[in-house]
Amino acid sequence: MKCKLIGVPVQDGASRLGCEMGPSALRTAGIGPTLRELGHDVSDIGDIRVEDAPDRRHPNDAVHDLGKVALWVERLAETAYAHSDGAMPIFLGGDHVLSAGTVAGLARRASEQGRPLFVLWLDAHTDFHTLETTDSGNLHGIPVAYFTNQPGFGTYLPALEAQVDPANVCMLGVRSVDPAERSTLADLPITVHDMRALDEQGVAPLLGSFLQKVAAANGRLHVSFDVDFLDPEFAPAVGTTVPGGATFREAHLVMEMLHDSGLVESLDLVELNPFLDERGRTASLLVDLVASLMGRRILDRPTRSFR
Ligand code: 5AB
Ligand code: MN
Ligand code: MN
Ligand code: MN
Repeated sequence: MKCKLIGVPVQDGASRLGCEMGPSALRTAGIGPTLRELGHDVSDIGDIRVEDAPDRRHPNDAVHDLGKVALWVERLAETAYAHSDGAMPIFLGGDHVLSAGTVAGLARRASEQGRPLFVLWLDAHTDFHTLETTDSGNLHGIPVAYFTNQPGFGTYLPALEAQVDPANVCMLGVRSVDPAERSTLADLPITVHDMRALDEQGVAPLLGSFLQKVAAANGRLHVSFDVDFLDPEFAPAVGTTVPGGATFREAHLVMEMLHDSGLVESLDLVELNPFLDERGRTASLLVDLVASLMGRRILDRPTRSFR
């Protein structure tokens, strides 16, 4: 497969500094050579940059770096659109505000192809705040509300050319939801599989039924991987740790099933904060997970699935 690595050193959406080193940590951990060893045609287009933006105030005074974030979203939507025709873009973040832009651009690409865009959101959080509801003001907490076109972003962030249907979003690994997010989500058809659902049912049937839905609709599938989906015990390099996350094997199983489905056309790797890592172990784990997504397997023949 043709893969394009796109570095996105954004950290304006987070409260702590460090995510801007994410792209270089992922490269240092060997993401390029690992994908090439698996037989993919990999090009690295380098890092996207945006110029400094004047501060933009919002009535919710907690909101910070809105002017800069608006530039990132615009630039990333263009970039994702441009690199999603006949290649698989892999966005190396950067904090999760990145996905407001990438998913907007991918939705535009999908709608031009006459196909629905589906999003698999692997995260401890639902990232479903609007500019009005966020208490922290950290805009890495808003992308899903933005790309599903919830009201209130209009004049502050770029207008969407195409939105994602909330019914096409599936979240896995959720264990931290703020009250405002809870109440908006209650009225929407977004699928939220929290950690309890994972504990009770296991990842395979939950992910399996989503993948069937994507396949039946001839959808494009985008995967947005927030490092805090993983349990902090073995993925410490993240600013917003929440205990009780996905295990090493659950995460690999998700990736292996995604590979077998053949449906994934784009990927975000976000929220890696190398300043908080221990001897590169989180960055290396992410590269191994990407390898599973892109075809590395335990045996040289397909694993017999129970389905
Ligand atoms: B992440 C929180 N809901 O709004 C907020 O890491 C956390 O991209 C947001 O999922 C976490 O600040 C954003 C408390
Ligand atoms: Mn997130
Ligand atoms: Mn998160
Ligand atoms: Mn975070």
